[in-house]
Amino acid sequence: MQSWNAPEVPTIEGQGIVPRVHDTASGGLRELSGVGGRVGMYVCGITPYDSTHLGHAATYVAFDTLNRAWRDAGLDVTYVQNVTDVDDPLLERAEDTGVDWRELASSEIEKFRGDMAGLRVIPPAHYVSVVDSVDLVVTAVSEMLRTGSAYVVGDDVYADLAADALVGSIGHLDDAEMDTLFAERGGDPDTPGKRHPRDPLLWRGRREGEPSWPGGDLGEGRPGWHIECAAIARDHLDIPMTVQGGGYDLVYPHHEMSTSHLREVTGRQHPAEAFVHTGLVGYQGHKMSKSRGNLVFVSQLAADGIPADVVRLVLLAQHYRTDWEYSSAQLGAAARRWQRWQDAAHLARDTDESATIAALRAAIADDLNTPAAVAIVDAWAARPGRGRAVIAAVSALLGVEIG
Ligand code: 5CA
Ligand code: ZN
Repeated sequence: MQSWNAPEVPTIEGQGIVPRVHDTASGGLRELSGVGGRVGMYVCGITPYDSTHLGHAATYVAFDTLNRAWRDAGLDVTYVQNVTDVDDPLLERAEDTGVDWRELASSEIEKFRGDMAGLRVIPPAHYVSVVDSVDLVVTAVSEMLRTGSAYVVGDDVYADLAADALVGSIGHLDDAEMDTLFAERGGDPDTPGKRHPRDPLLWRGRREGEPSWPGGDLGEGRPGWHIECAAIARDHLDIPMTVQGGGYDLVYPHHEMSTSHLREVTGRQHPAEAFVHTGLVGYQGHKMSKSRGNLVFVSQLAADGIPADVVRLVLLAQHYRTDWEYSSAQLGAAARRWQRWQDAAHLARDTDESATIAALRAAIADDLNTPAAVAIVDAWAARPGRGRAVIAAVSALLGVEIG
């Protein structure tokens, strides 16, 4: 599927630094340099039933920061993102609003592209629709049935998690926590015939009034959620991939399950080198979420005349792993900061700034510490005799234009 227009990313003087990033599974920092100069990143994409909100933007800007740091370090990045363009919440919203589910998905995907391009997020090399990937899912589920890591319940197919001793090794949750989150986040613990309440759906047999596709021996149906990301990642990335990413709300069950499925279909015990998760953005006291409706839309901020640079500076002022609460006062603070940086850029000279650029790179390489990076640029902007080279570094590493 078409992604979106790429921003211009200038090259910077000197040598970039390979970042060290927090891995949810091990709980420690990992230096992520891939294999032979190549890194692969899979970031879970949107379910397109509503517009991009600041929580989504924070997550995609965080992974954009990693992408930019890798490129600056000279690594060859393959970035893959899916779009969950068929799933229960999308079908329910379409039903409730009387819009065809395909139209709802395609109009929201189109808006998302505009929002991401507007925010200068570097697009994925492969932006992959689940509807376009049903064959990949059918192949993966059929393999799992053949090898005994999946089983049939009526018209549906479920994963047999008992086949995988490593399930749970990403989130390290106890049974009660997994039970709660499984039920809250799309799982169906009470379906009769399952071997374990937390076994996830792989293939949902055709139901009256729901979209379905030919599934070969599986019969007509549609993909389950977690298997889509496993099948798409396997098709578009070398496994082990370097990073599997998304918001913290995806640790369980989504990444735990999709990683288990990837283990089954690749034979690799560790299909990702690191699992990187962003903190959740809240608003009005709760996680910003489509289901709750407490949303600040990226497109609305743009319509209100807020420049992308200001939105990015709101997001970059937070550390990506910290949960935080958005308030409109942050927009004012970011706008003032952007103005200070622009004023400083206009008066900049050709003096040496290699130390500032090295410090900026080091901050980002230290688990994407963008608040520290922003403080370094603040200090540069406040210093007389500042050098011009920082302007390109701010553009390349932070995606903020001040020149
Ligand atoms: N389509 C699935 C992933 S396969 C999905 O979770 N879609 S989503 O539209 O609900 O979320 C898209 C991405 O935004 C996910 O990585 C999710 O973790 C992240 N996200 C959602 N809400 C927030 C939030 N409030 N703060 C930060 N990130 C968020
Ligand atoms: Zn996903």
